[in-house]
Amino acid sequence: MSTSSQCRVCGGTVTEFFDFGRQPLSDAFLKPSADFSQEFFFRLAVGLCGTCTMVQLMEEVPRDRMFNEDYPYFSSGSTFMRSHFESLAKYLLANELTADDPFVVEMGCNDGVMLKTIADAGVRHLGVEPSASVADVAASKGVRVRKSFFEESTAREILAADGPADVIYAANTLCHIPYMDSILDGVAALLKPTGAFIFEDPYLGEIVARTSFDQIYDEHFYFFTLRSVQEMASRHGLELVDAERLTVHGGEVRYTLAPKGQRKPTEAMRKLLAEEEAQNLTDIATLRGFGAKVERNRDDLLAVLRKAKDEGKRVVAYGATAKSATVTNLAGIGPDLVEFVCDTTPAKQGRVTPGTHIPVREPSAFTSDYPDYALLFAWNHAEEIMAKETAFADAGGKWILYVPDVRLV
Ligand code: DWN
Ligand code: SAH
Ligand code: ZN
Repeated sequence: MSTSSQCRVCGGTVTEFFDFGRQPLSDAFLKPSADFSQEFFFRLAVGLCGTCTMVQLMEEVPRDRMFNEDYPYFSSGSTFMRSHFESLAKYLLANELTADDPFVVEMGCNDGVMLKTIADAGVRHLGVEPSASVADVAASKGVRVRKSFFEESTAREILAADGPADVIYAANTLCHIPYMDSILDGVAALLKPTGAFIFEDPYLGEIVARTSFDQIYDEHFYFFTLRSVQEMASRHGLELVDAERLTVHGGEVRYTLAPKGQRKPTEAMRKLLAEEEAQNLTDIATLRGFGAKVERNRDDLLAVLRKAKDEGKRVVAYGATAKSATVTNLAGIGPDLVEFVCDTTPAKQGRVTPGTHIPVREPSAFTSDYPDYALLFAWNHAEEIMAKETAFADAGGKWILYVPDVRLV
C-alpha cells in the first residue's frame, strides 16, 4: 500500500489522508446473474498535494471502465437539476453568448440536460460526451453531440471544424478527469480571448464542513478549492476570475476561468477565497480530522442499521446513487441490512448495487409497502424526494440520513 503518489496537476508529492479500502466501480450495477468473482475493485484513497494543494485520488481507474455505453446516470432524472441547468443555459444565453453567431462547447453534456435549452434557442453548440447511453438521449433531443472524451486533441479538432468557443462549460465533469494538462491546454486553445471556461463541481470546503464523504468515489478524481483551481489554471495561461457557491449536489462551487489578464477578478471570488483560507483546507491535519469523522459516521450508521435489524424493522434505501457505493462498501452494508434500493432509473432497476449486491427495484416497490426506515442515499435531493414522499412519513416511516451526521427524521 502506497501512502504517497505524484500529483496529476503539478507533479508534486501527494500525501494520503484517508483510505476507503477496496471499492468497486460506483456506477457498475450488475445483473443478478453476473459472475461476481469478475467484479472490478480498486483501492479508493485520497491525498493532498503538498505543492499545488490539489486534493485527489491516490489511484486512477481507467476511463473506459467508467464511461461507456452502459453508463447509467441520466442527469434529467431530477426535476430540480433540470431547472438548475435550464437557468444556467438562460444565464449563458443572456450574458456570455451575445456575440455574433456565438458557439458553446459542453464537456460531459450527458443526456442534454443543459444543452437542450441552448439548442432550442438556435445557438451553435457541441456536447462532448463519451458515454453512448446518455449521448444518444441528448442527440434524440436535438442536441449536437460528439461521442468522445474531451482532451487536447478533441479541442483542436473542434477548433478546426467549428472555430473558437465563446463558452466552454462542464458540470460535474471536470473533477472526473485526471488528465488535467491535456484538458486545460485544450481549453486554452479552443477558447476565444474574450471567452470563459465555466465549470461546477463538488466543493472540498463543503465536503469537509459537512462530512459528505460519499462524494469521494472512482468517478470523482479531484476535489477542488478556489486555491487549487487558481494554481492549476495559472499553469495553462488561464486565471480564476469568478466563483459562486451552489447548493446543488450537497454544495458545489461554479468557477469561471478566463485567459490571463482578460477579465477582472470579482469581489465575490476574493471573499470566498478569504473564507476558504480560514478553513485551513490545505492543512493535512484538517483533512485527517475529516477522516476521523468519516469513521464515526460509518460506525454510527452501522449501529442504527443493526439495531433496526435486531428489532425486526424493515429498512429500504432510496436512490441507487454512485455516491452510495462508497458508503455501503466502506461500512459493509449489504442485503442483510438493507432489503432493496428503489430508483427511478430503468437502467439500474433489476440489477444489484456495486460491490455489496443490494437489489435495485422500482419506486413502486417502496410506495406499495412502506418500510419502517428509508436510508436516503440520494440525500442531495432530500428536498425534492421528501416533498413527493410525504405519505411515507405520514405512515410513520423515518428517513435515515448520514450527512452531516447520522440521524433519523
Ligand atoms: O458527479 C456525478 C453526479 C452528477 O451524478 C456522477 N459522477 C454520477 C452521479 O452521481 P450520483 O449517482 O451520486 O448522483 P445523484 O444525482 O445523487 O443520483 C440520484 C439517483 O437517485 C439517480 O439514480 C436517480 C435516483 N432518484 C430517484 O430514484 N428518485 C433521484 C430522484 C431525484 C428521485 O426522486
Ligand atoms: N453534466 C452532467 C453529467 C455529470 S456525470 C450533470 O452535471 O449532471 C459526468 C459525465 O462526464 C458523464 O456523462 C461522463 O460520460 C462524462 N465524462 C467523463 N469523462 C469525460 C471527458 N473526458 N470528456 C467529456 N465528458 C466526460
Ligand atoms: Zn500538485
